[in-house]
Amino acid sequence: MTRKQLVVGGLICLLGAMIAVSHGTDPRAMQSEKRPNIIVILADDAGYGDISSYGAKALTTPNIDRLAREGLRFRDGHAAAATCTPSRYALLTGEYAFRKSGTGVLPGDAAMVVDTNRLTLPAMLRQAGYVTGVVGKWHLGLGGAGGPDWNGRIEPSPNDLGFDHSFIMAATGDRVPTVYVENRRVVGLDPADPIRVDYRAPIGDWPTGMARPDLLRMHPSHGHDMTIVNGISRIGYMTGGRAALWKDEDMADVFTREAVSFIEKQRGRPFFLYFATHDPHVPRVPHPRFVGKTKMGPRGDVLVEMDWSVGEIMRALDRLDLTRETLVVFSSDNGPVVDDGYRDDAVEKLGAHRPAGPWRGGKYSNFEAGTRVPFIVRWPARIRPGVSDALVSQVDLLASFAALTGQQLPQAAAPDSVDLLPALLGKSATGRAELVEQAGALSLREGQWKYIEPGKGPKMSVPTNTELGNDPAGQLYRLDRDPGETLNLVAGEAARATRMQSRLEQIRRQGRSR
Ligand code: NG6
Ligand code: CA
Repeated sequence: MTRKQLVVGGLICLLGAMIAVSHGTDPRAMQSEKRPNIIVILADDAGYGDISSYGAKALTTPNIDRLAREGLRFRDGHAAAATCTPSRYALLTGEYAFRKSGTGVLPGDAAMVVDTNRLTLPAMLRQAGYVTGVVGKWHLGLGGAGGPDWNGRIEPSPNDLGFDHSFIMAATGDRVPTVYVENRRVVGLDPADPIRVDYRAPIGDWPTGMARPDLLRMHPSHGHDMTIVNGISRIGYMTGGRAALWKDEDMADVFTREAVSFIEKQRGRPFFLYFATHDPHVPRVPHPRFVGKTKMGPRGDVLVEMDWSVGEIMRALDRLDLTRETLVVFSSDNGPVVDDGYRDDAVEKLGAHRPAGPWRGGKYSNFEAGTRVPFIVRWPARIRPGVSDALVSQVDLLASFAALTGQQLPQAAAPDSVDLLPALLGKSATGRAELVEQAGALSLREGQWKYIEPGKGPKMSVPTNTELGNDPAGQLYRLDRDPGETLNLVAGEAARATRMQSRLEQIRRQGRSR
């Protein structure tokens, strides 16, 4: 570049800044109008009713409540599915997970389920100039066919899906191997003590919960009786990797520290952080400083711990003076569950607390609590605080953030993601006209109508005590008049039910709904 070009360039910049100032905005603000930092905080199994700004009385979540107070609190916000893997698949790809086989709840040694050539949420934002990171729960598989090489280079990993940086646990806290993976490697692994994992048969000589319940500090209520790590028996068998094993009580601290450090490292370029907390998923093991913070035992205490993690992110933004120009989403990957396989006092100490709020069912369920979750969007520079009843889903974040950053999605990308930017920013009170909710069966929402297709599964999950909402005949509910889904209107509204069933079939057949 010549000196003259530099001077002309400088003059143009100066002119731009002068125009911006004369319009009452500084250039930095103008730039961040289109490219705010974006943080998606996704809790694991937190219910609509678990947050005090959504009505919880038995515990308080002051940090999440601050997000709600300073942002837009959605009352009809949804995870894309009622369990983790399909929900996160849809969040990251903008494709309903029912279209992709193999997206049920994955074992801890599963291969990556997302095609690496798909446009993902982080890849799309990276194209817009963002630095992208994921910290926390992954649960979308790692490695190629045959699963990850725990003792070598793990590929594909989130780093092959558009994340510049990843610090994750592969699956869930209750699944082996109980180690963190940073970028493509297990953190702290001693090569002399290789990790071996098997989900079909015992491997190595570590005790199991089944054989040695006397060694447990937390006992399973159902399942979870295989290899014992850190006094807790898990799903799956493992041995080795002693130096790399996580301590459950430190997990929230570790993930939060990684998330804050990712934020602190970014300078100049906008960043996207997908922060997926493990709380309040099982096994619920709060750090000692949170033990007894609620009267609800570990489930209540890890909810408070989760709120603390959210607060640490917010304090980092405040400290770095990034609050105004950062768009923060807080939501949960699926609805709540009380007994999810460990005897952790959650049932005994629940009291009057209703994790699902006014909604029926919970995690795993076709009923509304399966996917209707807390959903808050805060962006002080652009969003006026309030409450919204727009129908929105996490599957829509991809198309909405593409619109925000001025990007056109290719026709084949994100086939079920709808640009809901006006609703997410509170410029419009209307969100989606229709939404597919996925659990054991599919449901279709159209406004306040909800049609649940015929489901073959059981009505109840006995171990978790969840009403699954399966019925061999279709069900139709009117949520504004009957939020508890108690009155099946199929008989009186047969034509509507038939039409909604055919619409569901059409959405399935067409392979896209955008
Ligand atoms: C179930 C587990 C449950 C939980 C769930 C996945 C048993 C008996 N239950 O199979 O504890 O891990 O899978 O949860 O093993 S999710 O939030 O990741 O979808
Ligand atoms: Ca979950």
